[in-house]
Amino acid sequence: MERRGKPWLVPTLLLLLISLSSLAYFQYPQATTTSSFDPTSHPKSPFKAPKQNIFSELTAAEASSVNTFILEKFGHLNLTKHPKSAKDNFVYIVETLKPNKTDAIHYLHPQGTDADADAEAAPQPPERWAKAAISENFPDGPYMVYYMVGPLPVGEETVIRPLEYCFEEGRNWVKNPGRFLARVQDFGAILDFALSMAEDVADITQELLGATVNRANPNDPQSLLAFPRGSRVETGGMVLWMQFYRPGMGSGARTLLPQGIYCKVDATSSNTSDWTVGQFYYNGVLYDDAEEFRAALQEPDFQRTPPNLDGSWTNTEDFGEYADRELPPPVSIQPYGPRYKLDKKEKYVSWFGFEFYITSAMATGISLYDIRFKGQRVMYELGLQEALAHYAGDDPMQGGLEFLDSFFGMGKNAFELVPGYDCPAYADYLDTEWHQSYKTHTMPNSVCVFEFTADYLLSRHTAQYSVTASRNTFLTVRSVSTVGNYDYTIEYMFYMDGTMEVKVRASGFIFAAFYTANNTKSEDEYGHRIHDALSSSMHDHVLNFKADLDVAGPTNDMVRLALEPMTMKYGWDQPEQPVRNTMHLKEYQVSEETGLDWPKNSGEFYLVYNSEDKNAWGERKGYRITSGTGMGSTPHLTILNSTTLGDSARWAEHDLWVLQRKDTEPRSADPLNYFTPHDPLINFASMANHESLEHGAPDTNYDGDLVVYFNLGAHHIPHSGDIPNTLMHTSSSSVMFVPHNFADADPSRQSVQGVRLQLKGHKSGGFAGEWSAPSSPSSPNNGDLRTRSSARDDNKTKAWYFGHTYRKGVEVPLEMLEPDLGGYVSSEHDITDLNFNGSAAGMWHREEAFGG
Ligand SMILES: *[C@@H]1O[C@H](CO)[C@@H](O)[C@H](O)[C@H]1NC(C)=O
Ligand SMILES: *[C@@H]1O[C@H](CO)[C@@H](O)[C@H](O)[C@H]1NC(C)=O
Ligand SMILES: *[C@@H]1O[C@H](CO)[C@@H](O)[C@H](O)[C@H]1NC(C)=O
Ligand SMILES: *[C@@H]1O[C@H](CO)[C@@H](O)[C@H](O)[C@H]1NC(C)=O
Ligand SMILES: *[C@@H]1O[C@H](CO)[C@@H](O)[C@H](O)[C@H]1NC(C)=O
Ligand SMILES: *[C@@H]1O[C@H](CO)[C@@H](O)[C@H](O)[C@H]1NC(C)=O
Ligand SMILES: *[C@@H]1O[C@H](CO)[C@@H](O)[C@H](O)[C@H]1NC(C)=O
Ligand SMILES: [Cu+2]
Repeated sequence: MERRGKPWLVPTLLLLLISLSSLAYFQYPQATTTSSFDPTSHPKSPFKAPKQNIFSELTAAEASSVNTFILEKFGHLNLTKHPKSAKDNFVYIVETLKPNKTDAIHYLHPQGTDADADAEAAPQPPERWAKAAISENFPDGPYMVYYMVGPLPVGEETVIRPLEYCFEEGRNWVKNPGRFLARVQDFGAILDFALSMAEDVADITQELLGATVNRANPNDPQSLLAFPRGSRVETGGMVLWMQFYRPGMGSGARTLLPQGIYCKVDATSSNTSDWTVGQFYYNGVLYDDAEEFRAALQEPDFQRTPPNLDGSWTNTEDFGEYADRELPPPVSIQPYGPRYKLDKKEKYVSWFGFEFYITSAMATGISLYDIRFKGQRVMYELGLQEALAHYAGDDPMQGGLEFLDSFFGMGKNAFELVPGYDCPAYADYLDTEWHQSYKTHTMPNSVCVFEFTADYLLSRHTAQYSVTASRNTFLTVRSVSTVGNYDYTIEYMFYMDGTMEVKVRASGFIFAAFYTANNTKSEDEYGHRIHDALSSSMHDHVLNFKADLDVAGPTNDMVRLALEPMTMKYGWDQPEQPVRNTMHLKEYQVSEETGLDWPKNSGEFYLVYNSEDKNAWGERKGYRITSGTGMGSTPHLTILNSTTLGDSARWAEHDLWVLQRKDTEPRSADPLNYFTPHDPLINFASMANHESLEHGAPDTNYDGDLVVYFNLGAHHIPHSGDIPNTLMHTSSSSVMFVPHNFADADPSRQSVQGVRLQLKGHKSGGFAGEWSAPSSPSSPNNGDLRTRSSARDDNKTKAWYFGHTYRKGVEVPLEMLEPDLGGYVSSEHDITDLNFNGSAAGMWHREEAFGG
């Protein structure tokens, strides 16, 4: 485990805890109970996943052996462990190359996959392979090149070869990422350039902003810094627009502190000595150069905007004493321990019929695999593909700003969760790992798993003499990725009826725009004024997920089941109603790969049916895909044919996509798409290219295994309430997968816990709801409610519980209410900063170039 930060700052206690890092970090004492039934006293046999997690990220040992293997085999590349500049070749990352589904399925589902397979032989796990990205310098600059290394463990059989099969036309490299500076040979020189530029206009920044850059300490809170946005590459050229920022050291509020002076840099040359500073932009006016800007400043009618200064308004918290927060809020507790089973080693979870494997990746964070419900297959894969934030604005920074966060790493930036806050105190935590530049990084406690009982019921009913209430307890797998200014809480939820939900909530600092005092500018078209000189800067968040549905098996069909109004003549209506205005259902087959938007008025159900398997009623087993709870329908990108994005994120253009599933198209995006948006490694548009979804259609050998891609996110128009941080309830969105005729009746009835209150009353038949208790729990009375005899005694109300309940009070240790945060393992978070170091070039080269 690689330790970040400054170990000498870590208290001894923390160090002790770290040395126990293979243990669970937060093992809270169970509540003590005086009840004779003490579930916690039952010895728990360690829970084991039925199979090994074939999707797991490489272990540190595997990563290291792959790195060593590459160093040996690729001697001709002169790979270095400590590159000094982009001229040096080095291994950038190694990670698991996920097995092909075709191979994995034989291992996971040996029955009913391949008739020819030897039924007797125990299925072997598929070969384990690694994916490596190597930075290789060519005469025209550095390339990032993908390879596959395997099978693992490294041995006689192991080979390294170009990773081509999962990219269109087998192209496994990204070339010359001009707009992101990576071809500049000396990265320290970029920082130097920005400092020199800023020093050259120090008189102007002092005059307008009351500050200058500080070369000795670029992070001096009183100073300025300049952050570039790469602009579209002309043929062979590159332009940067830099804006000044105040550093915002306290809470990291840098993106709330744009300063409104922008300068254009011609960064075409790979030698920063040849870069030139061109136009300046301030208050809606473009100046040809610093001289013209300086001269204008002397004019009496020069219009200024007061600077955007840091202050307590950017603090993420208010420690003041306020009467209303004297009492802590209610919290949830779990006195008898969890009901899910968790194999922490294999990252396998089993809970009320749901079973799945968890894995993580540096680029995309956590994914779930082989999700089953009550023994039936539901989804092969569910996970994030990419997270887009696309801005708009009338200034040179926001006007072209866009982030594809998988490049910065949704897994790499999934930091330790705060127990009792990010997740309930009783949650279980998992660590994740990623491997970059020959090092393994552990993200402690970065995934949490817990059960939670909603404050609302899953079902209820009041009858004349009874009332029934069933609790809604669900399982959550959660992580938070903090990419620079923004925090994305991503969770996968499982409900007792077989429903799955994927939810995203955004928080953190918005990336705001400078608000000028020039009221003839059109900045109000792009946001609201939210501070002295700050505009909220509208943007779209679109996060793309893959859901490889295997509803009761891989052979599925997607249909749109529409509710349509109609005018109908019914025989029984005559002669009173010659025609009747009513509605009916109409099914439309989705017969080719396509993008869909959520229907107006929820007027269609998007259903994925098993092609053959039917329930007891002869209906096809299915799941419905629906835009779930949150701030309304999930959005897609507002911008049409984004100039900045090019072909790098075509999946953002619709809400939902249905495609043929192919081993050769494992994902909708590649993190390196960020480098060459107009010529990306994965162009989703050429995956969603209208191929037939009809089984066995003559032009294709399509086997009926479809895959769905869907988007979460928000049209984010931040307002004053986003200062200091965006609130999660205004930024949440979700998509749900809800069983639709999947079972013969509601499967949650065997899982839910609740109560039936039998009230005193007279038998009156019909809906009276009279009932006699089952004679024993093992022979529940399943007879017809209306014909049951009454065996009530004279007591007024009787409570019959289904499932166990709490019978005695419990003593709750403080840790279950308020965890001891001294157990927080991390000493420092390696947050992507907004500077050259945090730019794409810095991401590629920082540690290497600076030896960090
Ligand atoms: C590797 O180093 C050798 C010797 O310094 C040199 O001749 C060769 O060109 C280098 N190869 C690459 C790919 O840099
Ligand atoms: C996946 O299948 C492709 C062929 O479609 C093959 O080239 C590739 O090696 C397989 N990948 C793995 C990890 O086995
Ligand atoms: C960049 O250009 C300057 C001046 O033209 C020159 O002195 C320097 O050696 C060049 N640097 C590189 C890395 O080529
Ligand atoms: C205000 O901005 C407009 C452009 O939107 C510009 O033409 C005008 O000169 C600016 N006015 C002043 C006083 O800076
Ligand atoms: C998208 O924009 C590009 C560049 O402006 C243009 O070449 C292309 O035709 C546009 N595509 C669509 C579908 O509008
Ligand atoms: C009915 O009520 C009486 C008096 O409150 C109580 O003693 C008795 O245990 C109750 N019977 C049942 C079956 O709950
Ligand atoms: C960039 O990173 C390097 C190495 O980690 C560090 O020395 C330098 O100060 C950083 N620059 C800024 C502006 O943070
Ligand atoms: Cu936002």
